[in-house]
Amino acid sequence: MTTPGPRITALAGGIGGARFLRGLLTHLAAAYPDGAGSSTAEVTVIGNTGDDIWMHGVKVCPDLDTVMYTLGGGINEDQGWGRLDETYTVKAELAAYGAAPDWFGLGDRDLATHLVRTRMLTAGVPLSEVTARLCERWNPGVRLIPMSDQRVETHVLVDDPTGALTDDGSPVHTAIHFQEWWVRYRASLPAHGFVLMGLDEARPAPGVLESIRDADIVVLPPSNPVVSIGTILSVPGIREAMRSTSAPVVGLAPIIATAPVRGMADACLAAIGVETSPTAVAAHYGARSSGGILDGWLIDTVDAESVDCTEALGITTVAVPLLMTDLPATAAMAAAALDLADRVKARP
Ligand code: FO1
Repeated sequence: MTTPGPRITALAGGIGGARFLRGLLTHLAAAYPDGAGSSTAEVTVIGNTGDDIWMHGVKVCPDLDTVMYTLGGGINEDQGWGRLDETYTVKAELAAYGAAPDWFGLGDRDLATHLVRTRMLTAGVPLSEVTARLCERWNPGVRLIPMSDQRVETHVLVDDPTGALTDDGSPVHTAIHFQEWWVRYRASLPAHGFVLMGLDEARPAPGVLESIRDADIVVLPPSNPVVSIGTILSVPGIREAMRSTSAPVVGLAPIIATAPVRGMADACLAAIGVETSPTAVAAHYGARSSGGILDGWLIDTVDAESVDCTEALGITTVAVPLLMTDLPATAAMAAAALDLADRVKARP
């Protein structure tokens, strides 16, 4: 007799989120076995699409693909993005033609995903259905839904890369696509803010609000709180759904001590005036009891002295090891997140 597992909904960005989800599925398979190597739990992932970019005539969806490849077994493990056993012949040929951009690592295998996606999008198939069709090949073990079927793109306000100055000698600010900032400039250009192009016309994709409303637990993995989780929360209706769901909302800090575990969360947090610390990120999400979305927060053991000040925000806080050094460590983090959700539910 198998025990029915929980319905879990996670808001996820790219590499950190995908790796956490792999640990979550591992833990669920052990805690709620279905007798066939998986679990009786149901996991829905709401994926960030603000990183998406059109280039060379195809639509690239980095965060959706990182989740799909990581959980489907096709990811380049060292990079955390793109395909295993990748080659870059098409990229070299495009560069030989001088076809811009040449700074983005478009792999040959990965290109097939973008061609299949683009052909469906061009035929009028919404991104959420396209994503479901691509997942039929990869079987990620979760239901992966883009945050919106409408195009939303994160652009970064930076000092103009040409060094242009205004009359009073201050740098000219210009907006560049997130991927250009992150990949071409390695986030080295100081970011002054983020603009989500298309946000006003964006609506949650089919199933997104229901997956938050009907969840037993909602999880915020250690993804970038600004350009990944923050972007998803910006889609009209999603933050409200997070505030009103009866499910406990628990998050995992993407910052350990004063450094992001990976990526460029510190550059993004600085751009919006948030300190790079686990407590500051929790405060940025806000306690649900005071208008925010968080009920529980996991911080790393090195930050254990921050438990009290995060609890003082009204967020139940526990310190556990948060470095995803390997699958067992990540599965233990996922178990701690589900335990924290139980603790939140038991709160008076
Ligand atoms: N990240 C890089 O640092 N360099 C790249 O050339 C690069 C190419 C790339 C291609 C497809 C894809 O899905 C992701 C890719 N990424 C690359 C990662 C991507 O820029 C970031 O991981 C996400 O946008 C942030 O989560």
